[in-house]
Amino acid sequence: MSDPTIKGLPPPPKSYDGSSFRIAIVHARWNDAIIKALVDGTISKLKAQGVKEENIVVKSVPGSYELPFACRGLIEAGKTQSANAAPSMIASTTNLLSLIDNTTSTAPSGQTQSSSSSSAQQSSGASTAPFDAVIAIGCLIKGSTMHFEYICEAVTQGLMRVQLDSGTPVVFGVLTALTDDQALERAGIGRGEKGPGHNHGEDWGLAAVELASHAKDWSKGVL
Ligand code: RBF
Repeated sequence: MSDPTIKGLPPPPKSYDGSSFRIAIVHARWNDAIIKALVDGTISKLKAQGVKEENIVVKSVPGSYELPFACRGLIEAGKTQSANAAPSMIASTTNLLSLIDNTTSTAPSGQTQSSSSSSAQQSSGASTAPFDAVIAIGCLIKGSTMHFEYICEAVTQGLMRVQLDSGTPVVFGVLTALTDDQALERAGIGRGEKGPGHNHGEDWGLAAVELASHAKDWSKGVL
């Protein structure tokens, strides 16, 4: 019998409802096959927790070194998009009020008007609210120079800084592998005797919804 391991993530203490969340994924394109599997695993778990497909925004950058900058940019873009949508919310509220006014006074009975779509929604049904969480996905594989060490350090520190400075959770979806096989196994597509391994993207999808849920509660003073 193989040794039972004590490592890894146990199931969450409760399940979280992602149906109201808007989540951004930004991934590097280096080590493409691994990235693709990780992004697929992440999206599948986001959807399994109720996040709507139209509220998952996926962007890419060349390499992992670009991830912190991209996460910060997306968080800011989400806030700007939401602020730009606010005037249309005021306009649609005014329209609704005039509709009530018309119905109670001058409108003939049975006559209806179509109401504007909600401010936080695009006509496609996609949310324009600020992102509730961002997932940064990359795969760094050690080469023969010191590049790996420098990029790992910079990306790790950068992503932490972005989430603490912005107040938006940033999930650390960056594999830092010493070999190709280590990376493949952590993307669930291992090719060796150990089998396919586990797709860590799934854990990142779970973490994003859990952290988004905590952040929303805590912002309202709910523990
Ligand atoms: N980016 C990755 O996401 N994973 C890598 O394994 C990786 N290895 C690199 C190795 C070297 C020697 C160089 C020059 C770049 C590498 N990059 C890698 C790209 C890096 O994250 C970034 O995109 C570029 O340095 C441009 O800023």
